[in-house]
Amino acid sequence: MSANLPPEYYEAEKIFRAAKTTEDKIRAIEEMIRVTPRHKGTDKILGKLRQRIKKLKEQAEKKAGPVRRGFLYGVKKEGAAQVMLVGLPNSGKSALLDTLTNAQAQVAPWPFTTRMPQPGMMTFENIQVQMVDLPPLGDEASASWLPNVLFGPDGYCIAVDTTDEPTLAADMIREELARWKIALRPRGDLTPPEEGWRKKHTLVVGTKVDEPGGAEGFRALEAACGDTYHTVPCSIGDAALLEGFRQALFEALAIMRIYTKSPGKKPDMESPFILEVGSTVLDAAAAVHKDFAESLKAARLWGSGKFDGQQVQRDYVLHDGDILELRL
Ligand SMILES: Nc1nc2c(ncn2[C@@H]2O[C@H](COP(=O)(O)OP(=O)(O)OP(=O)(O)O)[C@@H](O)[C@H]2O)c(=O)[nH]1
Ligand SMILES: [Mg+2]
Repeated sequence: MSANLPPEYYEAEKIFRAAKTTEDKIRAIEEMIRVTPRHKGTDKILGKLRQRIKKLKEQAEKKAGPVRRGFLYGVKKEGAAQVMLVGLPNSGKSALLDTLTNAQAQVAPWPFTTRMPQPGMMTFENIQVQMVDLPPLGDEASASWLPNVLFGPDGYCIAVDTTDEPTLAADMIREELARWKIALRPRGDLTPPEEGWRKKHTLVVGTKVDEPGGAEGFRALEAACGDTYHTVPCSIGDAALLEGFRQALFEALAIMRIYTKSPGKKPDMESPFILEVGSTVLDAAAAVHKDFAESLKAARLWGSGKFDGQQVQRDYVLHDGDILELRL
């Protein structure tokens, strides 16, 4: 039986041949698997490709040693913040990546579809947030490296299927993360984690609310989690909910956009500096240039509602959207 492979397969194969790093090779083979149609004629090919990935991973893990294993699958941060999609199998993580970013994720009605981290960029107003799709928790194939990868990002988007015991799922996810000493940061909490722990900004997203029982499931999830974490409903076909998701993710990340201007000039509103909520004028100066913090003489501020070019102190706490003029 002929395999009848699509042109995308051969493109991915070309990328595989040119790949220099193990990570790129694995990614290329993953893509070859993704675009290969599922039928009798391709069983053998798919089997061989999976075997190849397994071998590459084994070789790489041997070379890297146990400590560096996570880095093999780590994803380089890009944009204003990095968020990882965390959840149980089939909860709709890949569908979110697929819908909200430029990346094409493999979405399937069965569990354990995603095998590797896959990044994509989501646009929120004038910034880009990197979202990284992950294999589900409880997946044996990724158990050796997933915890390490989970240490990396600025925040999590916890995907909970509203049609499948949502409150139980949320508890299971929290417990699983706690085994690796990762805690979910409650909304508004900016305190450091306990010794030996990591704390991650969190958005809980109730997925598939369009399905029967979804709305009810979301109400239960919100009752259980909504007081502690930013919690939003989502359905990949609902534009208003998707917009709500973007806004909520930005808020959950506890970041803000600060614009700078030179005296007498207009501010650059296209490329804000990204600072953590709670940052001051001094923090902003340091973000612009590491020497600026020391030489800062005065600052004027536009924004924050009541300010219109007023002079502010170095310890003034900034707000999202503030425009700052730094005088050195
Ligand atoms: N009706 C509906 N179905 C959805 C929605 N989001 C995801 N699904 C479906 O749920 C199933 C699982 O979606 P995936 O995105 O593959 O789930 P996942 O969490 O990535 O699964 P794993 O990779 O196995 O962990 C697919 O059949 C999707 O089409 C949604 O908002 N509404
Ligand atoms: Mg997936």
